[in-house]
Amino acid sequence: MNNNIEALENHESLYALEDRLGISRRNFLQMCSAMAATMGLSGEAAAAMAEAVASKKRPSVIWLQFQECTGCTESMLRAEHPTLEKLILDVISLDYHETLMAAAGHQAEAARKAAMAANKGKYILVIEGATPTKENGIYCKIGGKTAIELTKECAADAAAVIAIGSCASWGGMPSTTPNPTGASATHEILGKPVVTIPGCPPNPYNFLSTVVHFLTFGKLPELDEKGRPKFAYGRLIHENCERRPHFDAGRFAMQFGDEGHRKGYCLYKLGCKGPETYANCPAILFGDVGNASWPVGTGHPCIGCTEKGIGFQKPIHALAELKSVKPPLGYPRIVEENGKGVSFAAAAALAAITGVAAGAGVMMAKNLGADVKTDLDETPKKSEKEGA
Ligand code: FSX
Ligand code: SF4
Ligand code: F3S
Repeated sequence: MNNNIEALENHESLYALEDRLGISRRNFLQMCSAMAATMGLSGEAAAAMAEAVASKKRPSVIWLQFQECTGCTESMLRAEHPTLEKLILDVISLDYHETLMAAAGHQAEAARKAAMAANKGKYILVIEGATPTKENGIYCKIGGKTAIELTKECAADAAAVIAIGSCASWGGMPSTTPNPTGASATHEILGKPVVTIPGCPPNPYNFLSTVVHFLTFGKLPELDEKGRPKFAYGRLIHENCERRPHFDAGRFAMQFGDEGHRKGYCLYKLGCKGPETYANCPAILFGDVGNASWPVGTGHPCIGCTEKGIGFQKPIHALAELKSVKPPLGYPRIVEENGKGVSFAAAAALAAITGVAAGAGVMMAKNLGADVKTDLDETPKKSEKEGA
């Protein structure tokens, strides 16, 4: 194994990968460094991940879709960043996926069975969507089988089961009260824990990082008691939110479109569930379109879409329970306009260099990218400064 990620740049396998992915070796290595940093792993791990992606046999993936909106698949494949889509499809061998495969009907069923037989005990089963359990599961059938039957059949010989999205992780939107179909989570169907990557939709980086970890080290990343990778769901959104200084200073938007809202104040009083929702949304953002590309960044309160009992259950306007009021590691400056976009790679790499959590790295990167321009309304007046 090559421990040095820079030394890998001229490795033969990376030239082949460059052609396969259509991205430069340097960009690819940067992404691996970012992934490792996000997972709290070392530079050596980043090198191992790069080597694994470049040279190891891609794990076969059987992807089933039940009660859902296909947003999980869309978020992976319609990412604004074409590299991400290519990387995901390069890292895995997507052998069965109803939306994406060309085959239909009996051919599709045959492809699923052939891939499962050829990769017995080694394939990854991904479940997208909740599983209806009422009336023996008749509300979702594929190829004549209920979602319950398909889940059990496909999980029997899988090396790992990943429930992607909130629907598969804990029931999500289809399980909203009164839950007429008995929409349930994958682990409830199997009666055992599975990896969960909640979010509606989930962040594709969290899926990619989990799969690359599995490919590289032959095991899953560390999970919490809900099956969530700790690297992605270990912190409250509120801990890494760029509006947090406003929360701490008592500056809140009180209505959509009011002055506070326009100034980027905290959305807590509009029902933001960041204080009771665990996810890395503010740290890794969505779609690689730069600064603020996550719900709160765009001015909408977090609805707690990753969290059972909050997303699609608690009314959007209801106030969040404050789970932690500890001061964060560092604060972004509040007097500046939004900075230039910060890429996931830059933020995570910065986190790695500085040795802080990826979320804090993002906040630091945002500050570094910010224009040094003050908002006059926020600058203390001379008389205030002097305490007059
Ligand atoms: Fe949709 Fe997925 Fe939401 Fe569910 O994501 S984005 S309804 S979590 O299963 O497709
Ligand atoms: Fe950010 Fe929401 Fe927390 Fe306010 S309440 S700091 S908007 S996460
Ligand atoms: Fe969902 Fe909140 Fe993140 S709504 S996408 S958990 S910011």
